[in-house]
Amino acid sequence: MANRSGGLGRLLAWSLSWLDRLVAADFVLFAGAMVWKLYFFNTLLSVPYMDMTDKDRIIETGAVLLLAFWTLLLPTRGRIVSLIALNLVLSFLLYSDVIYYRYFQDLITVPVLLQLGQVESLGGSITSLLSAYDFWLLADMAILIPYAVFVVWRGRAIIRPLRPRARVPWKKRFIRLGTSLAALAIGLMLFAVNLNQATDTWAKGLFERNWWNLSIYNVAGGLGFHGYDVYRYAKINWFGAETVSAAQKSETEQWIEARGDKRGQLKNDPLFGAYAGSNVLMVQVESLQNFMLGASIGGQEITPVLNGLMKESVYFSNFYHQTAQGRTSDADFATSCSMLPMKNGSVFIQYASHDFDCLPATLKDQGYSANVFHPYQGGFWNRNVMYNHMEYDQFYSLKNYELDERLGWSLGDKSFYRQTMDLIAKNNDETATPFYAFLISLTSHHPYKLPKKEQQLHVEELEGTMMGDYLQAVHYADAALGELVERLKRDGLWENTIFALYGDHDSSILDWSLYERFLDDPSSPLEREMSLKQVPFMIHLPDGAYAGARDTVGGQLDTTPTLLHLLGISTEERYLLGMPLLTEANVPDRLVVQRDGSWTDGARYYMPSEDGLPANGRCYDIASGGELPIADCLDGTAAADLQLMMSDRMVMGDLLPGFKRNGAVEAIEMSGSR
Ligand code: GP9
Ligand code: MN
Repeated sequence: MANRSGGLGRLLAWSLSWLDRLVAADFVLFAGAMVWKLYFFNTLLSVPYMDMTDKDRIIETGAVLLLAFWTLLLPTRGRIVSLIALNLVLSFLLYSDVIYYRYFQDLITVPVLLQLGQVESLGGSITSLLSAYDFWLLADMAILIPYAVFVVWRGRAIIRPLRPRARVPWKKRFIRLGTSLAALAIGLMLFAVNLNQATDTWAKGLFERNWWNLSIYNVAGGLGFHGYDVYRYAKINWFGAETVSAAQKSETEQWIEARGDKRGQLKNDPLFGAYAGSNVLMVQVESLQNFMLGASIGGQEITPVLNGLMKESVYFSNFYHQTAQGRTSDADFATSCSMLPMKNGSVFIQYASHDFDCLPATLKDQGYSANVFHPYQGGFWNRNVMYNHMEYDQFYSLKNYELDERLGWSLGDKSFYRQTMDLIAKNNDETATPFYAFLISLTSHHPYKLPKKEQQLHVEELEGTMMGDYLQAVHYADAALGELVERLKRDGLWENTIFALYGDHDSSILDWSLYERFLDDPSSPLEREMSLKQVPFMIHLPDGAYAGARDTVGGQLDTTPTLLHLLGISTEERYLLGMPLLTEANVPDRLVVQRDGSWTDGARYYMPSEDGLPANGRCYDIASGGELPIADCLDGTAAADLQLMMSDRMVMGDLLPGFKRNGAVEAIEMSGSR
């Protein structure tokens, strides 16, 4: 055999017999190569602030052992071939991650692999994302693939003479089992101990909220992230999938269609279609709370621009955010898709592949262009995937902006608005259709630290506190909004655009001593709750009509129905939970429901108890601030719980595609488009 194959053949045969004797040598070579590749992968990604530390190297080593320990149970040839195959698969996965990251600033996930729409959108740009240097990730394949072929082809003939007995000796079996168990135990220890240490300290809550794939990568490593992603997908889609029975499905359908019918009755409202054909520009302002409007410190207004704008616009003074753990993404989902967010995690991350009736798609059906703008990494909150599914024409993320004003998390709002308006103006020149632009600001994000030169307020005794920093950040965000409005006026858009803005959620400042100056009674649970939950919502109509404050109670779920009502786009057939807020006709039974089960109808405010039992909650009379007997709130609590249940069924169970009216909407659209 050796003579026939020559020197190379002898070398290969020798290596194989050597690997057969030293059971774990190939395994150690594999593990070493994989850890090096993961390190190299990290440098290729070079995610800001995510350099590989010694702890990360330990986690990666642990993950490699966990992934490959079972190969030690196999006979020599099977083990070698399996290790080479594992190496091949993992190397390609990492390589694909690198390319995907360069375009989307995110890692590949199971839903992305299944949808593939995203990867297709890389299109022609794929070649520009490749670098010759990346091929080091796959370099060893040049030797390993032919070696695997050799092992399969000649291996039996080489190993047999070494071990003529058909049965594997017990000693060898013990060695295999022992080394395999040892690799498993060491892997578990290296991986789990370090991971737990991170999630017990600085990365607390990471896996419950899982706001960013890259944060999970930062803690669990490349293989750990993909393992977690597979687990997350399986849990949501196979094991934890909300199973909705046929009866529940039709109950849900009837319930949601009754809401559509209720909106359908508003077709004769004078405001229905009063602004048909207008452009819509909506800004979701980071952490902007309602109590900031009209407030001042040391004689200076905190939001002078908004204070002026609220007089020229419809200002909803009794408006609530409806977010939970998904924070900014929940605000976006509740607003754009008019459904309640999840109790745990974010719909953007967990149910991005499910179907909803979101604003961009509805407007696009009516001939609008729809674009979303946010100057941060596109993978954060899984936006790339979700926005693709929401049918935006384009998502302009950080990579589309020049970082010429570094503030807070990334680009300052002033530059963000300026560059966004340049993009809108360019798109407008190219198309004659009305536009929908959704802008998500970022500078006023926790922890609100701005450089000295941007701190324009004298915050007196709040200097050096988070509340002081928050006021400065809101003051800056307000000034930036002023520049945006000026630009809209300069560009001649103010008179043909519905300009809307709202705050996404509270500021996460929970030190109540810092609120004293802004609340009447900061120790009142009701006032605390309302100040945390209320955000401003303003709509400036093209002709400036209906200007002034309105106390109609509403929440983020009502935003899309409100805008569509003004545009005269019927939402009767759409599966939305909200109701139009700006109507002349009276809309009875308004109810704003929070994810935790609290609710308000404008007159009463209900706060649930820890045990969730309605009878143990607290019922407040908003006007007096006093508590009411709990029986006074039981009707609202039942309605709120029902709404939560129906929304969850639709979101988790992906029920919309099966509902009848979807067929009706499609038929109308098809006949309209012909
Ligand atoms: C980042 C931004 C922050 O893109 O949306 O989100 P948040 O932390 O507020 O949820
Ligand atoms: Mn936010």
